[in-house]
Amino acid sequence: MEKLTKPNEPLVTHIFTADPSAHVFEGKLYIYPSHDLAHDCEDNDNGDQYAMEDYHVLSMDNFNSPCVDHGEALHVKDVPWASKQMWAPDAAYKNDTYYLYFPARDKDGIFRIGVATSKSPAGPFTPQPDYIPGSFSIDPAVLVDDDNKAYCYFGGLWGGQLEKWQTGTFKPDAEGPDLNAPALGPRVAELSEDMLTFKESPMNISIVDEDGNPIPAGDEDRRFFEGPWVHKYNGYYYLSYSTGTTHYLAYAISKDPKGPFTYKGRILEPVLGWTTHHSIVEFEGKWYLFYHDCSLSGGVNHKRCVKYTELKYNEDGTIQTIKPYDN
Ligand code: FUB
Repeated sequence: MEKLTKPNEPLVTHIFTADPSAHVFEGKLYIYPSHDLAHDCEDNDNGDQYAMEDYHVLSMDNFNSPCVDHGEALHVKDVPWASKQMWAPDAAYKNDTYYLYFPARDKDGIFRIGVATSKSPAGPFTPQPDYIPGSFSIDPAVLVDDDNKAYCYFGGLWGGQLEKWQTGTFKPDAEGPDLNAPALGPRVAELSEDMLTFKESPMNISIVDEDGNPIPAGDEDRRFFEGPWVHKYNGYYYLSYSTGTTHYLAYAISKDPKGPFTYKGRILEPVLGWTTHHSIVEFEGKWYLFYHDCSLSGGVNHKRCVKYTELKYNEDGTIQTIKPYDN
């Protein structure tokens, strides 16, 4: 008999998976993770250990069904502009087409964001010949809003190279802002009607405290590091993200998809492993957090596994903080 999925347990165990972007397509749950490789290289701050080469799409009919691996959906060798490191992807549906957004290093070693298309949410996906013009850094997350406008959120520090784009061009030696200066936020750009290009230059998203002051770069418990995700709840946009060095998933809310966003708190306490990365999705009237940890490999940072758990709101719209190992 096929193994059913359970909350806070690996969705699949035959491959290592991470960075799950979950969506409801065609009435089912589709999960777009990174596919971690089982190599034994050392870790470094540049993230070279995250050497992924392809994507597999996972799906579940519901939470009482097995998780299906639909096999390879896209490989780096089939992406003309990319050289390596297929990091955290996301998917979107519009124009009767499924779009897979993914970061990878180009032939010069600079992270860019590409898009590939399919008529099926499970792929396989056909990549565009070049990356999205004007794209950079990592971790794309696409929100198709209720008015059908689509926004691409992206960005990540350190190996994700966001610091290097502060002037608008790539400066290989650029460092982050001073610790008291506003932290770098994720970037956002509205997508064109065909979902293949940015309609505008990406803008920096400001994350502020309850008094409207920008979260400073030195506030590592609250500042953005990587892995942006935006969902809507009760008319508010919720921007959630990883704080990287302090290993939290945090969130901030706004009435505008481009912010500024007001910091509200933590969604997930640290998991086993350095990275933490997630998505939030509503399915059959309940909300779920998809996340990863390194439990499947006993704590190896680049051998991760995707999990899910229920996410609950308080009456005032704040999110209850999840302790991943308290069940
Ligand atoms: O999986 C590679 C990178 O690790 C992702 O792009 C980051 O968000 C972090 O999870």
